Amino acid sequence: MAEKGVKLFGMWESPFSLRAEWALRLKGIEYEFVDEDLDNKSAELLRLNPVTKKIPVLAHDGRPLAESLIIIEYIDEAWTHGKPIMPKDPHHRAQARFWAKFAEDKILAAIFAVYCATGEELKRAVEEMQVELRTLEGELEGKSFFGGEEIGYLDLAVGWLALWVPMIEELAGVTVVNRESHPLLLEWFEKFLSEEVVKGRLPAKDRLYALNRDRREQIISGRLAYGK
Ligand SMILES: N[C@@H](CCC(=O)N[C@@H](CS)C(=O)NCC(=O)O)C(=O)O
Repeated sequence: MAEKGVKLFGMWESPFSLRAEWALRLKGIEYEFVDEDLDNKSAELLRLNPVTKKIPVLAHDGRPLAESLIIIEYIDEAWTHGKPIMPKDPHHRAQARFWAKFAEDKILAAIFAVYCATGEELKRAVEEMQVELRTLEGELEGKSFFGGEEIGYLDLAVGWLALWVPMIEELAGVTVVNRESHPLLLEWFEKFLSEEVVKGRLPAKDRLYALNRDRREQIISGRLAYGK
């Protein structure tokens, strides 16, 4: 018989895994978290996600689902109590998906370019990242959160930026956002990180920075392939 309850196969520092956890917490859903070692994935993860073999995977009463943005939408639809995550209006909902896709395609790539670059290449990558972040920031105009006055789907989708942008700035020794260049985004970083559901599930800063410092050095020195 299928296992009852909610189980999330993730990884303590993965932005994709964190966004699924934040969504579960926003709905007040009890869940078991399985912290996967991605170099030695559990048989259960491989059984539940044989297609991409990636985390996160949400198993709800034994039924698995992969892809973090799809998981967030599922959580909102499967548990209708509590705060809504997706916008009610169909146009706002479609727009939120559009911006989440923009962030997955453009911002993720721009951030990894900064993560992996040095010298002149780093300078160019920083400029590119600033432009992409400014485009996203436009969506905050006149609002406290991307979702309006309350945290919603797009906030969860791009919430990892509030952790990763300052971390990458420190690791690469660069400034990407400041009060002049991206005032709304910086304000949103603070607001997002101080939300109860988010605050209660953040990776330990020292551990996060140490892991990424090491990973970045390995990528730059060619000991680790980009994106692994
Ligand atoms: N688009 C996927 C990305 C998930 C992803 O890249 N997960 C990484 C960890 S951050 C993973 O499982 N990597 C292991 C692998 O590729 O084998 C999502 O949003 O869920």
